[in-house]
Amino acid sequence: MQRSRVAFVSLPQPVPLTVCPPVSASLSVSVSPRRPLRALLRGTVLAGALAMAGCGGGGGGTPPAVDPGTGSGGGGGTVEPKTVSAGPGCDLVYTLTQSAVLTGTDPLLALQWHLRNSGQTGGTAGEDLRAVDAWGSSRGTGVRVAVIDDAIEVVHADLLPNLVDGASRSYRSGNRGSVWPLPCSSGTDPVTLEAKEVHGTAVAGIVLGRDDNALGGAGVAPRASLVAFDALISRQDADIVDALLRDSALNAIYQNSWGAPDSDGALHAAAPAFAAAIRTGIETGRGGLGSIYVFPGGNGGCFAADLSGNCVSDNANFDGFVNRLGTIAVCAVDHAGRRPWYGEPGANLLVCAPSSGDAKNVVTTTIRGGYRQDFSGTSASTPQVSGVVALMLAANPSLTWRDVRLILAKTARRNDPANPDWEPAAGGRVFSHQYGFGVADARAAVAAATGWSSVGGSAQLKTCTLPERAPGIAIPDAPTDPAIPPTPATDSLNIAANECGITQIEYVEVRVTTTHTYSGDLRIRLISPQGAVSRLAESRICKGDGSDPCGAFDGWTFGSSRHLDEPATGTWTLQLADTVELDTGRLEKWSLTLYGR
Ligand SMILES: [Ca+2]
Ligand SMILES: [Ca+2]
Ligand SMILES: [Ca+2]
Repeated sequence: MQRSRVAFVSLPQPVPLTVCPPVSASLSVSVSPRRPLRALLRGTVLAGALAMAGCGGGGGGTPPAVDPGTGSGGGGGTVEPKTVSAGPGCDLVYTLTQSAVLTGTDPLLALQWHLRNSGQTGGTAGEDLRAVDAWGSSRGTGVRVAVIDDAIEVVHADLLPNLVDGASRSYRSGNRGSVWPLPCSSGTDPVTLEAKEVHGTAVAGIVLGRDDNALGGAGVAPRASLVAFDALISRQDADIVDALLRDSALNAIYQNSWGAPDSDGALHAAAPAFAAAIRTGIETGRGGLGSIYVFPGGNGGCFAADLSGNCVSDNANFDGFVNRLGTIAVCAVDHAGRRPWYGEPGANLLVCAPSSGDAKNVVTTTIRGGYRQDFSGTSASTPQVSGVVALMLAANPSLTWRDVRLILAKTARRNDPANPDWEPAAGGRVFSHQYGFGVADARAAVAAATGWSSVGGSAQLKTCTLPERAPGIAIPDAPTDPAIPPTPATDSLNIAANECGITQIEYVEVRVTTTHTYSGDLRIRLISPQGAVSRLAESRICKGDGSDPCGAFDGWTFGSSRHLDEPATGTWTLQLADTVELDTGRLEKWSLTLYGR
């Protein structure tokens, strides 16, 4: 079996902190007629959890004891306590017992600045997702979100109320086929926590942690329905593909906070089966409306430093999971609305969401019934966009995958307005290679979704692939004098009026083949007939062995959201500049595919 090269895209945190919910706050009232189960951990690991959480006195994020007899509500009879785990040999074991879902203010909600930023972390008020502002119109009810991750503590008291019974699946050896894709190992060493399967629980809480249950915080879409797949556990492409298409008639959104490695600046292609799965999902998912695939832009914004001490950055377009049609690529901004140090630029980015930076992180759920305030990176921003999409689909279930992209782009909020990277885009919008169309705005997106006139799904999508060009031209090497700009090699193609039939572009793919002794020397641009520039690649130094550790642009596909709503007609120019002296090469061939209406 082929092994996928995937990496989680939260950032390592040397000293995770755990936030303890005040136990007393959750003792108030009420009964859930729908969800009679409550998770309790048991066994020797519980002591460890309490120690790590620093929550003495029996707190530790564990829900307060509730008399099972008062919690049955409309559900009727008593449910026998049941023990579940992630399979044989796991030291984490969970006991499900009957109890109420409480009501009351979530004690950690005030700390969740990404939902509503009042300046509580020293950031800028209003630099948030506008999520709380959207809840008056939508909370995601009825929309199924499939979280694909390492393991997901679906029995967490802040997740269980939203869990779809029996719809999750484990891919773990020894647990395969189980509906409990739970964390297996207790992992009390904070340095290696990411290796201990804590990632997926944090992600799930950001999407749809339960609101108004007097526990912890809330997700962006706090009444959406949770389905969990631990497909990354096996690291098999076949499992990831299976998860991306599983129950696609019912699961609307596939939330992924993982991607290609960010640590070397190199090109990392995804398996062909991945691209095929995405294509199938957008064509056939949700009865033809199309599955929604949300992925992170990556955290490689400063994977190394050059000799001057400046960051060397990866590019979101070097990640084979987000460089083509069908995935929503999500960037991050900090609590002041600025690009954090880890943010990767990319023409393929669509929108950002708030996440870590400036030493402030995201508060969400963690394993053993706890909470953490240190979740970070595009792992934490991506599930927020999945949550926004859930809010949109609850407001208008007829939206196609294309509608969802368009609404996200058109309603995004321009952050960091003084940043010089903003450029005019079609339709009066602006685009930034750091921020896409800006920060997702939940309130505006829900409002736009309501009554939205659909552009259609995959069946109505126009595709225009122009004949491949093979110029075979040399790319002039960089001048010795760094003050003299390099002379780029350029090649153009012309699209005649009505040749494509696309008046409004939705996405662009460019396939480029160069021969070069060090492809990291190359800066690549695509210039549209409107003069809009997609910055496809910046020159860089890559880590790794071999003569060209960056990897050759050998039929490499770049994606671009930047030309949204531009017409196809006119002259498109590919421009390659060699910005570093010595290594040289040629532009052999390239092709252009436009998608739109
Ligand atoms: Ca809650
Ligand atoms: Ca990356
Ligand atoms: Ca060179």
